[in-house]
Amino acid sequence: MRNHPIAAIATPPGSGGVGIIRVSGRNLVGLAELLLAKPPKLRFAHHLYLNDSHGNRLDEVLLIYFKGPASFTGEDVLELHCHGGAFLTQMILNRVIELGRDWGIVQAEAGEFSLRAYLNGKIDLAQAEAIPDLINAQSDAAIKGAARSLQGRFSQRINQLITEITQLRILVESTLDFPEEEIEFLESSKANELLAELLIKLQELVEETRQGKILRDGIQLALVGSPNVGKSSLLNYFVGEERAIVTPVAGTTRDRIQERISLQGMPIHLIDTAGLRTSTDLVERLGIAKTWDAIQDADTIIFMRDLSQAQSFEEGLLAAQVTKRASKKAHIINVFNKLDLLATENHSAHPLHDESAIYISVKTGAGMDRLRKKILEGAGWNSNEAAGIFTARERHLSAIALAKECLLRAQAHGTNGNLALDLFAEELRYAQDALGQITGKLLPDELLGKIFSEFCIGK
Ligand SMILES: Nc1nc2c(ncn2[C@@H]2O[C@H](COP(=O)(O)OP(=O)(O)O)[C@@H](O)[C@H]2O)c(=O)[nH]1
Ligand SMILES: [Mg+2]
Repeated sequence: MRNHPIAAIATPPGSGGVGIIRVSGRNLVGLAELLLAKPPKLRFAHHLYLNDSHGNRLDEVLLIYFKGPASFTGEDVLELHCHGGAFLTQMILNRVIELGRDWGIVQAEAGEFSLRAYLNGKIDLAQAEAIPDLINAQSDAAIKGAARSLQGRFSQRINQLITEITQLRILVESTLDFPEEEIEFLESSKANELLAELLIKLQELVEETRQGKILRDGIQLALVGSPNVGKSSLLNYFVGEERAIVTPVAGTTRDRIQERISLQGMPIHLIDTAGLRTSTDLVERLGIAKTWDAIQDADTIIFMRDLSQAQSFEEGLLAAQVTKRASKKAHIINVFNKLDLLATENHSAHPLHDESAIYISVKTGAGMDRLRKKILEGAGWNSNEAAGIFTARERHLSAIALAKECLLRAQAHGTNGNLALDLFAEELRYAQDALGQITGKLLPDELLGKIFSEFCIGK
């Protein structure tokens, strides 16, 4: 960590009523005195006029002084509230850096305030990661989830498990010096049962963390199929407005269109694509290439067909190609649209009947509830659990998966004939270390740098 005081604009770029410049450093009382021309009071909104180096007034400013460790970063923090102009806040920041030259003030790097809060023990790593999650949250559920992580609910779960693993490890290690008693020990101490319980708890945590990751990242849902089947109409239906151009002309959608929607709190990045067909039009062909990219990246694919048209040979091939190009983990939903054009809504006698498919009419809204349900199920979203959820990341999921592998190996050591108590204990320690990476107890420095560099400047 750099020892210099750091300064940055904490409010977003652009214009607003108020802009905030934040400074953090070991000892900022001198700088506060220089700005105020008197000693600062703690946590008091001081009023002052800030001038440039020639004595020309820049703005009227409120200054608040937080004395460390009772501050966000754990160091002394100054907040200067000025008018919120993009150029103005930059000038005030420059002036503060100029005035703070004697203290060695430098411009903060991305995430450096949060990094200091973490290094000074104000928050752990999972909590620090929840700050951008809260800032970037796009739904009610995502805000509540990020707030829970920031409060430390996720970290508490992790720490509780680490404590339980440690207790078991102590129990096991304390008998390592008496090898002849190993088997007897495992039976009498119920070590294997304790381990089995830990595995169940860890699995519960995997499920919750997976939900938390969906809550944070959402899923990519691509609408694909031949031209004119109703993909753009479905996007508009979900978004609730005329977002994509819909016409009876095949090949209307040429570029990919992306919209964010939310289904029962689950964020969805909905992607409308150019219809897949052989085309000689250059623009359309570029659009179709993007469709294949979208198929590769999607978590869920709606492969849409038109019930009122007989399935062409080309379309049959297309379905197979889509399956091939999609990620192994992707969930593909076969959807037949334009149910309203059938003489009867009973599609079971139709040549395109398929038990696992969903039949809809974007025009009348028929079948939409079933489609929504299918999307949610496919993504593994459990809206009943969403109430208590915390936001999580891929990084957390991998760490928990690693811990689980270690516990499973420990279990194998504990139950096979060649009982190896030291290996049992060692796997417990690896599991502990893996979980410790989530809260940052045991994290390589380069990973730490990577995590915080993804924050914005001023956070
Ligand atoms: N009858 C009927 N027409 C539909 C339905 N959905 C879409 N369409 C029509 O089908 C045509 C093509 O729709 P569009 O959404 O542009 O298809 P895309 O090429 O797959 O994006 C338009 O004329 C739509 O109005 C539906 O459920 N029923
Ligand atoms: Mg379209």
